[in-house]
Amino acid sequence: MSDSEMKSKARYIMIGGFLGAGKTTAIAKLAKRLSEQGLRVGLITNDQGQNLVDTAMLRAQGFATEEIPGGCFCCRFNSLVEAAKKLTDQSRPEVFIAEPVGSCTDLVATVTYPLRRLYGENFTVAPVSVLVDPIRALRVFGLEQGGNFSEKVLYIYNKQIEEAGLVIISKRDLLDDGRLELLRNALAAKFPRKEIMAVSSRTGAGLDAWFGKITSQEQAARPAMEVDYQVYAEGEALLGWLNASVRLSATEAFDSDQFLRKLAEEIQAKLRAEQAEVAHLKMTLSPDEALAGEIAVVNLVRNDFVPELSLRLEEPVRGGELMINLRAEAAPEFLAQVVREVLASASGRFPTLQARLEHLEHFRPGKPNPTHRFKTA
Ligand SMILES: Nc1nc2c(ncn2[C@@H]2O[C@H](COP(=O)(O)OP(=O)(O)OP(=O)(O)O)[C@@H](O)[C@H]2O)c(=O)[nH]1
Ligand SMILES: [Mg+2]
Repeated sequence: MSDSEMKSKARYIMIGGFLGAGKTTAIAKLAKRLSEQGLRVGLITNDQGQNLVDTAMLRAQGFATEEIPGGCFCCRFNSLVEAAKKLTDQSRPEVFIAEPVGSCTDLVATVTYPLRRLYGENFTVAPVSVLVDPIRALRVFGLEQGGNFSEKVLYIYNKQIEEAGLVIISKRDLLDDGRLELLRNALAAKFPRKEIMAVSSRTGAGLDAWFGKITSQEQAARPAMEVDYQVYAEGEALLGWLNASVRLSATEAFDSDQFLRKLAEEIQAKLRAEQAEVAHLKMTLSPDEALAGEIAVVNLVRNDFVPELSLRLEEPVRGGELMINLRAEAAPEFLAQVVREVLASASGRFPTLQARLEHLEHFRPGKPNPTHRFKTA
């Protein structure tokens, strides 16, 4: 393809990887860099449910973001194309960055190859990046002890890496060189001939090299991998999903960081007590009186880790919208019960705070049923 042809098409970048691997954080970094270079960027988020924390986070950082709720990209391929069109109408992005659901796989055959075949005149498609949280991966590959998922969930985990154009070890700031080498060798042995890079969105390490590739290279046209959709569906169905939105109001201002941390710790304690492995608990608090972009975010990606505040509010708040997205290997009804109990007890610690559940959905993801599946590019 000639340079001018490449330039007239928008670039389509997909950043996948298991739940909690660091996709949204990396996408925000990439979008910021590209915007600073003067490029127009459009982001697309996706989830099985409504009320997406990721959309709230990315919009709070000022990025044009469209979401596809209620099903994965592969099963809602036409919505994905619609989302890109909507962004094009609004701001004509030169680069689209899409984040698929963290329990999804087979994205090459069901998303990128259909994009290339059906919309090849509109997009150049980058190699699919698959992010791997290093602590989670050391456990999955049996190199370290710790909470883990069932075999069928791990089927999806491994399939995600198998289809990667680039395997990206994320959060490399969490590992010393020895552990990083151990993980890199394990990945290289299990997934031969894959290009493996290590990055940290937090420190910036490795980002230049990775971003350089996905903004310039094209996806290789290899035959798509085989996937056993029965095992894939069973793996997804072992995961419990909960999305909720909660109206918070108080007559006395309260510290949102403390509240979010307390809520996360109490959810964590209840999941741990039932040995229900958390994949990702993420919550945002958008205060009523906030200026654009002011939002608090708390995340928890392992049962034995501390909930982290990835964005904070400067001032105490009196009210706002709390969004809860929880994914764990547990029955959805159990997750709903935990959230109801914890909301009552955590808000009880702040004397005038009332928490009213406005929307709550909890379910197991349905059987994946892709719109298209192309075995070749
Ligand atoms: N230490 C460290 N933590 C990170 C890094 N990147 C992301 N995280 C943290 O990892 C957690 C999950 O990050 P997200 O970006 O939300 O992960 P995700 O893959 O988008 O998660 P889902 O959308 O739920 O699948 C958050 O607490 C982030 O702050 C990193 O480079 N270093
Ligand atoms: Mg995300």
